[in-house]
Amino acid sequence: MQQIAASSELDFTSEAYKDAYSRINAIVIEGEQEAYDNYIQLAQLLPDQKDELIRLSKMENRHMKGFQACGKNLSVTPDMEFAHKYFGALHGNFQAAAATGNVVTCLLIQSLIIECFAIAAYNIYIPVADAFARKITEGVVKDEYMHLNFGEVWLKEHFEESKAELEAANRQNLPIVWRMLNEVENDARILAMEKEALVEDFMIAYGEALSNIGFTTRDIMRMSAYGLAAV
Ligand code: PL3
Ligand code: FE2
Ligand code: FE2
Repeated sequence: MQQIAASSELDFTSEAYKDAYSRINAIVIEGEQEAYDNYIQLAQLLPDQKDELIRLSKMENRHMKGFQACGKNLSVTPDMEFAHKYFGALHGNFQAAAATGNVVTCLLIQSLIIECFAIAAYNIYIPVADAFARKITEGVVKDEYMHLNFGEVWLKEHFEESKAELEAANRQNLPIVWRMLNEVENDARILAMEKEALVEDFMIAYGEALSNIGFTTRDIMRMSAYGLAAV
């Protein structure tokens, strides 16, 4: 309700909106680009899932192009240098895990954490987006559920042997997501996206994913608390 009220007051051509959009749009473009790279690396780590992972990577490339078009449509130049730094910590952890063959950690970072972050952000953005970006984002978010599902299915099938690594990877990476959310809080508000709604949607999607994989409610509460301690 709050968001519908806010969206009718949004001026997509104002300098304030375009300034905030130059960072948020860049984050999304960079996130899609890194997701593309990450699924290609995952295809090398999981050769029997190669075709499916390459298919997912191609979707990420389309998403990136869609969001580039959203920026162009509003005459905004995305601040890619800012966005590259924004993903630095998650990127570094993914690369370190890939280098040591820790595929469980790679899947947690990309298919659970980043996809849930994207799902939360895109769902919150859709009702307050301009008409062009809304259409694009609606198409993208459907794909992100499939990417999350890929991670859930694989991790569920390998749950017992992955459990300890998932817990460690959660503990290492969930606090990074909260820092990332805090970093965009002010820009997101200018786009009429509230941080509280983002946090809530993220926790619902992430908690559901952990449950589908096989964690108990008690595990999920404990794992979620690691992130919150860092807010
Ligand atoms: C993986 O498929 C996509 C990874 C993208 C991560 C997106 C994070 C978004 C955070 C900021 C919220 C703004 C959403 C607005 C969309 C233009
Ligand atoms: Fe995507
Ligand atoms: Fe994705």
